[in-house]
Order: sequence, then C-alpha cells, then structure tokens
Amino acid sequence: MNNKHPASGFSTRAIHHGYDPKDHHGALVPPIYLSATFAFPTAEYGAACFAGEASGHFYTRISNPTLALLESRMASLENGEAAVAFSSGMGAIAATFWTLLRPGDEIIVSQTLYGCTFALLHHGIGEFGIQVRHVDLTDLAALQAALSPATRMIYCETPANPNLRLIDIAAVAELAHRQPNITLVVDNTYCTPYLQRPLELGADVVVHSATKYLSGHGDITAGIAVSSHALAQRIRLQGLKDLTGAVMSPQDASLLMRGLKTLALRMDRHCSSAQAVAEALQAHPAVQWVTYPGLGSFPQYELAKRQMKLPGGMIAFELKGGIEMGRRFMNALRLFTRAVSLGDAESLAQHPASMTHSTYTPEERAQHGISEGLVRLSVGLEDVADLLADVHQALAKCSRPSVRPAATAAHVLR
Ligand code: 7XF
Repeated sequence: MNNKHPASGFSTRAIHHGYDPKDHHGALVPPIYLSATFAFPTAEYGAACFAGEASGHFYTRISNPTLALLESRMASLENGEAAVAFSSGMGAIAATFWTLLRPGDEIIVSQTLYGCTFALLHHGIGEFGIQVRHVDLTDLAALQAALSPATRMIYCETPANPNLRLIDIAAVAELAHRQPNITLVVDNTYCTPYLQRPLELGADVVVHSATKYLSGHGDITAGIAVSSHALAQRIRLQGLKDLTGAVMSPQDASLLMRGLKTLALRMDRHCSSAQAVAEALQAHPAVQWVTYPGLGSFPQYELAKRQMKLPGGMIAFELKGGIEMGRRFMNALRLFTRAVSLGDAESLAQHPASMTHSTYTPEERAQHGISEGLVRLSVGLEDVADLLADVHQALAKCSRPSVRPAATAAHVLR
C-alpha cells in the first residue's frame, strides 16, 4: 500500500498513512468498499487466493480494501507491523485468546479487568481447559513465581478499567520473554497509541476497544489487534475468519478513520480537562478518595509519567457515604451523561459495580480491587468550566446529610 509519509509524526500518519487521493480519482476521503465478495480474473487465481498463494481481497470477512487501509494506519500508529480489525473490542480479545491458547495452556492475567473480559476468561476460555491465573502484575516476584512451562500468554489492561491500576509493561515483557512461547497482550483502550505504545515497550499484541477514544464519537462498536505480521496473520485466519467471524464493517472502518484524524487533539483535551476535574474532586470535602494518574497522590505516579505521555481522560473516585452517595452524585449530574462506555465527546458517568463490572460477584470485586462505591468518569470534550461547574453542583448535593431535613433537625437537637 502506498505510503508517502513513512517517517512522519503521529497526527500526520493518523490523517494520511497508506492513502494517496491520486490513486482514487482525487477523493480526499478514502472510498468505502461495501462489497462482501471480490471478482477473480480466472478460476486459477481464485484457487490461488484460497490456497494462500496469491494476495488480494476475495471476501470481506478475511480482508477488504477499506479495512486494510484502517489496519495499516493502526499498525503505523501503534508501531506494529500489522493489524486486524474487528466488530468490537470483545471480538478482538476473544479472537486473540482463541487463536493463541489451547486446552492445557495457562494464561496469567492482571487483577483488574473490564467486566466482559473477566467473563470471557472465567465463563469462556476457562471452561475449555485453559487455566486462568490472576496475578498482581505490579509484583514481579509474584509473576515470576506464577510462570510455568504451560504459560502461553500474559494479559493486562494498563491503566485498568475501572480502578486505573498500572502495569509496568517493559518490566513484565522482560520477565515474560525470558521464557519461550509466551505472548504478552496489552489492552491499550484507555490510552490509545497517542499516550502509550505497548509494542515499543516489549508487548507482542495490542488490543483495543476502538468503540472508545480511537473512534471518539460513540457511533460505532469496533476492535483492533496490532502485532507482528506473523501473529496478525494467525489472528486473522483463525481468530477472525474461523473462530469468531467478528469482522468490522467497511462503513465503521471509515468512521473510525475519521475519528483517528483528530485523535491527538481530542486526547490532549480529554487529559487536560480530566486533570482539572480530578484536582477539583481531590480538593472537595465530600470525596473519600480519587484515583487519576496525573495526581501527585496517585500511587504509581512515577510509572505513569514514564510510561504514558499524558494521564488520560478517565477518573475513578468514591464519595464519603459510598455508593449511596455515589448514586446521589450521579443523579445530580446535569452535563455528564449517566452511561457506560468511554472516550466519547460527551462526558459520561457510571457505577462499575452495578454496570460494567457486574459480571464479577461482590466477593470477586473485593478480591480484584473494585470497590462497591467507585464512580467512574469519562471526561469528554465540553468546556472545562462547564464540566467543573457540573461536578461542583453535584458534589454540593452530596455534602448535605442523606436524611430528610426534619429528621436531621431532630437528631441534632437530641
Ligand atoms: O467490545 P467493546 O468494543 O465494547 O470493548 C470491550 C472492552 C475492552 N477493553 C476495555 C478496556 C474496555 O473498556 C471495553 C469496553 N468497556 C466499556 C466500558 O467499560 O464502559 C463497555 C461498556 S459495558
């Protein structure tokens, strides 16, 4: 695929990589190839395609020109060799697991993961003879102790959804690769390659929910896996083609490429506004704790500065009064929308224990560092003054006692 800008900066590649209008009637925006199937010039050529002896597109579940352009752009942004596009983040994660793991293998996973990834591990691959081990990957001695000859994959999110715990990717990669046949897979959804590039730190596969920051407008579900050519080919031909069939639609690939054009601009704004919101929360007396990688109080602040270009757009916090007060806060919000998902232009607020992480039992949430009162904010692109005003007015309602005024008065008089 033609590439006029191989050594250009991040945004230049996000806008131009792999595409030249002069090859497409001057069209500035890449065309959407809707076709599910592609004509063979001869029967022999068709047979060669199916035998893997000829390159070229022949069926969209396997490859398509619009998807191929998006894939090459994502590979460039993550500094990988190749990428495979999926219809959702879970499609990308499931295809990666099913391609690279077999009964008898072990997968080591970090403590805190998005709820459906947790469910896929424990109610999916875990029930097909693959041993799932949760290990605190911030503890390298614990990782060392957990590795066995059967370990085939290490999987983590960093920052983790929803508690923002970080994993030192370079340190985990160094340990993982002392042993042959271990693939380190990192879910980079919270950061995007603008903030963090796991492959440069030694990971083998990066997966994304492209539903989030990468597309950025909340109007598609999509996923991506980025890796070496060899791994991508396996993930495409087994995980995508045969095992899940979870192919991205060409229309969604076009929307995703539109989102990528503004990724750097949007991430800068998400990060600066989230920093301001996190500082406001930290300063407020109604707040019990707040976790944000840009706060000096963040337990892994030094690692965040080393591994991430900026601290991201996600905040986790808990109010004094726990989830009862958290619900009051959420119901009082006027500008933030009460909704799951993240990375949209609109600011979003949700309660992981009853929403995105309700796939865990309460005991599992306690074990995996997800407190019942945690409220998650995805800080969007609205004016930061309006976001701060909304948070302040909602917090003001949480500073008042939770009982009715008459009862409060009686209690005080007693
Ligand atoms: O299949 P999806 O595109 O929804 O992506 C799954 C997924 C994978 N990794 C991470 C870190 C994710 O956060 C997600 C989806 N998370 C949404 C959320 O936490 O709000 C899903 C809403 S239920």
